[in-house]
Amino acid sequence: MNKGRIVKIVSDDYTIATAKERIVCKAKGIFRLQKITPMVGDLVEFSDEKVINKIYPRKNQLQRPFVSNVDQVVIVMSTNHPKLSTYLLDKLIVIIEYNRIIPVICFTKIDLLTNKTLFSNIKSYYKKIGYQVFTNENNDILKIFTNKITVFAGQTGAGKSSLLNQLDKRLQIKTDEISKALGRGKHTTRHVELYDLGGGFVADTPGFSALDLQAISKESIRDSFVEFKELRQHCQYRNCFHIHEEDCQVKKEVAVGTILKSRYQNYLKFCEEVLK
Ligand SMILES: Nc1nc2c(ncn2[C@@H]2O[C@H](COP(=O)(O)OP(=O)(O)OP(=O)(O)O)[C@@H](O)[C@H]2O)c(=O)[nH]1
Ligand SMILES: [Mg+2]
Ligand SMILES: [Zn+2]
Repeated sequence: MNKGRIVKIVSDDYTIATAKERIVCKAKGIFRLQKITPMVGDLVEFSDEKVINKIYPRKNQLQRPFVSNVDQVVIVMSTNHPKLSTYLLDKLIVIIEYNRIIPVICFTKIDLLTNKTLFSNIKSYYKKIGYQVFTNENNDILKIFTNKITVFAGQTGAGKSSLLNQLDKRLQIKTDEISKALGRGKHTTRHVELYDLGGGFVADTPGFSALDLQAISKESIRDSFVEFKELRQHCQYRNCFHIHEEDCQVKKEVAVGTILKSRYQNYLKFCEEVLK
């Protein structure tokens, strides 16, 4: 039996990467009857006749982009054009943490950076709370892809495709294209493709125009703020939401600056958004 990973789907052609090569296969009719949709990211078995006949259980599956077995998401955040938004950054972190996937941060367009001190504070804060932080000034991020499935996510125009091209010149992904398509009000494509990069698979995605937290509870939002977790034991109330409660350790740390103010403000905003 042949085994491989679906890396691309175009209508009913499934491109499968094996250790040796890429093979285009069809899917067994039974999947359609069972309402199982093979996804990019799926580990599958296929016959010598190039028909997929088994899909291995998925570790997880994302809807947007439509990809399974994701190990980590690189949040691509430009420092300017579009402006650095800790609101978007924190929102993506919440969504990724909620899906039990590892968020990694990569800041781009460092050449357009204006407020270096502010940027350096932001960068070191996210490192301090435990996230891996990279920039597009070098290719250090290449080392995190080995044996993993990584998805690039971020605002349209943040430089996701450009960064991938920088990391491997052979990729030659078109840049700017999707932003223009969005400008004309076209649908962003749901097609994703996994590229070989740094000994693993990486997916580029079209930028999003809106993200919502509707499906996430207030509790899960709170628990996605990693630095709040260990502080809760020092709050007066064991189930403290760090909002209206008295004697709250999180609020104390915001006041003295050990918690980044923007992080806390974004937390409050997200809580309000899910209450609506
Ligand atoms: N000055 C500067 N421009 C950059 C940098 N990275 C990307 N750009 C430009 O920013 C624009 C958008 O880059 P893309 O790579 O297409 O952005 P994207 O995140 O893939 O955008 P979508 O595909 O629409 O989601 C392009 O015109 C790039 O040339 C950078 O580091 N510095
Ligand atoms: Mg792009
Ligand atoms: Zn508290």
